[in-house]
Amino acid sequence: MDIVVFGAGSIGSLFGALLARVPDHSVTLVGREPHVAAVRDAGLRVTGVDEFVVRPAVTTDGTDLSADLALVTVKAFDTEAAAEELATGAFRAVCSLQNGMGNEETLARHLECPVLAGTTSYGAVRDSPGTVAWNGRGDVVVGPWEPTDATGVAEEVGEAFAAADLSPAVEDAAGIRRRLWRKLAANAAINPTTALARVENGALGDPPGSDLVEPIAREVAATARASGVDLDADETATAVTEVVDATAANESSMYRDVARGRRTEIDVINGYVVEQAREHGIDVP
Ligand code: KPL
Repeated sequence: MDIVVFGAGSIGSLFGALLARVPDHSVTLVGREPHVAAVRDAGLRVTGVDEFVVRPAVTTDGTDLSADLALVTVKAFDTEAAAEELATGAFRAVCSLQNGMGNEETLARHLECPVLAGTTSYGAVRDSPGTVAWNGRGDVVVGPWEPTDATGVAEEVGEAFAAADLSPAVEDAAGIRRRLWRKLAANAAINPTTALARVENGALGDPPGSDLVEPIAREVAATARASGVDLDADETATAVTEVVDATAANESSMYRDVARGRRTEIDVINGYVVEQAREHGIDVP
């Protein structure tokens, strides 16, 4: 499959590298300097869970590209700009693999191809140009954003991921919305707490961090249910604890953003929960 990975941050670089390892896939990574120049010169090096170097095509210019799939991995506040660039190209499908809520609506507003939603709890950190640390295996789920279209495309994308040993689950539209809320619970519980305490995800496995994780997960599940998405509180709390364990060695994306003085995704993660909770009269302290 021809795949454009739009956004060569931590998850984009890791998924780009894992997909580029498959001889049948042709991967183009869209990123920023100096990462792009480093990958062009010496390849993309993965360290951690597995160690290897791949040589995907790489560019800073996301316009006029064409591929079977555009995998969008930019920060949520860059989705609008990414969608505008992607709209100048041609794709059979576009799939968001981002944190937070609202990305799929933004992509659907700009692109005519089917939009897929995706979530992952893989742990990765792109620290130095040309290198990404793979800090934990997690899960990968994809599914069509709208109930009517793209189930076949979602299955093809699932197969492309499976060839890269990513063991994806393919859901229908209702299933993927439930998964997005479950991922939102993980991000709402893990990202700001690790960012505020400046700790790796694994620190939330014990008190006092673990005392926060479960109540936050339950608040998000209650908000999801009030918003019409059937999310069980116990299952959500367990799923979030599993993400903490699976990504124990990882620094969350928000911790890294705060440590580097960069903008965070708080608005589309905890901000979204607070907004929805307020709308439905749910208490989310
Ligand atoms: O999505 C993540 C993030 O850091 O944004 C998790 C899964 C929590 C991994 O760190």
